[in-house]
Amino acid sequence: MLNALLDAMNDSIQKARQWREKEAQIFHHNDADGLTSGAILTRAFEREGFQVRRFCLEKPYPAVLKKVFEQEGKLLVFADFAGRIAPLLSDLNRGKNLTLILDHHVAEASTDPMVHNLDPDLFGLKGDRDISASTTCYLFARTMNPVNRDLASIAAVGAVGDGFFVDGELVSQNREVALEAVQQGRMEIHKRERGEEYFLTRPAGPLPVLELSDYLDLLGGVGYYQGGPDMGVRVCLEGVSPESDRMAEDLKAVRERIFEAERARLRAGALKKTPHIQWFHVEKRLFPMGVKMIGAFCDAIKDSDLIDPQKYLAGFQVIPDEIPGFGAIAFNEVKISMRVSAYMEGEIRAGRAMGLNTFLPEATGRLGGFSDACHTLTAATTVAVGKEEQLIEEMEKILQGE
Ligand SMILES: [Mn+2]
Repeated sequence: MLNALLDAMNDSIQKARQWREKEAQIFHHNDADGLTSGAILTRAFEREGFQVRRFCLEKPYPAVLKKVFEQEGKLLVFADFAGRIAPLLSDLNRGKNLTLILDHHVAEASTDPMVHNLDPDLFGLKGDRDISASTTCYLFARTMNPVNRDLASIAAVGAVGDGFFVDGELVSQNREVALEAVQQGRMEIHKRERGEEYFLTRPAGPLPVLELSDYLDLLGGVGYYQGGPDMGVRVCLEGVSPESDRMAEDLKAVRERIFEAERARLRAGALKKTPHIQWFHVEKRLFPMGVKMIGAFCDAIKDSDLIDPQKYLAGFQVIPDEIPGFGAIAFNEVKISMRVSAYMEGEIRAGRAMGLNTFLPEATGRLGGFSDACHTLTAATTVAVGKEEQLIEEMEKILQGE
């Protein structure tokens, strides 16, 4: 399993070394796992003599991928996403570019020999338990050159950020990189009553890894349109600085100001209600924060007195028609994020109410939208601008058993 993955990585690395262009374009996610992945790959490819161009994406939007694959003869690397859409990347690529996928989500095999899907899911490892994208990227970097062993602690930060623990402990490959970092004197593991706590070793004293991964999530998510991801990658490689601290403080203030303004709107009656759902639309008012923030806002209010605990909660946000590093891209789409109150969570767990993953993707599909991450208690999809009310109606039809 692991050996087959390492063999496949080795093969990809040989191809990359022989590639005619000494430039690597790295596309990575904007959460802690994605930022650490981007940092590890950047350092590894630079050490290998490549010029690196890094792009941070909140999602591998088809419109963005189309632009990326208009190129030819490039070395393209995708980290912490794209494992599942390897067939789509294959269709877009058609042998034109050497494309590597270093993801850990549920994956599908590539259909283009020039698209190398190195997602451990295809090699029998579990991305939601054994191995994060950062650890996958670390294994790749270490296979490329043992000198990259010094990146182990960065990989561990990503693994902790994704939050896949068994009894409070990292396991399998994620645990191994943490232990490697401990051996190098870069990390400490403290046993707790239940599980473990992870710290980065610093002259200033140990830094809790959970704290650092939250910090990276803030830079990448809230700061997505304001250079946050670049700062996040720098923090991974060079540590926190007064400059990154200042940016983090500013971003927290931005988030608080924008969230408070939206709470005021809801208090003033902006929340609409149907028999099973309560919903609101923030239009473009969360900008310059990233699109993940609509879900974060729903989380922030789902158990507050603004909300009817007996109805599902839905928030809409217009997806900005721009991606940092790509300029203007016309999406014309809205994102819907859904959450539930503690009361509804109990109802869903007891089987008395439908989970979000049963009706939101179904309703979205009826409107030609795109379903991405749908779980029982959290879910998000996208539909064309203007279809918001219709989407609510379709969900109501399903919930009312029509
Ligand atoms: Mn991840």
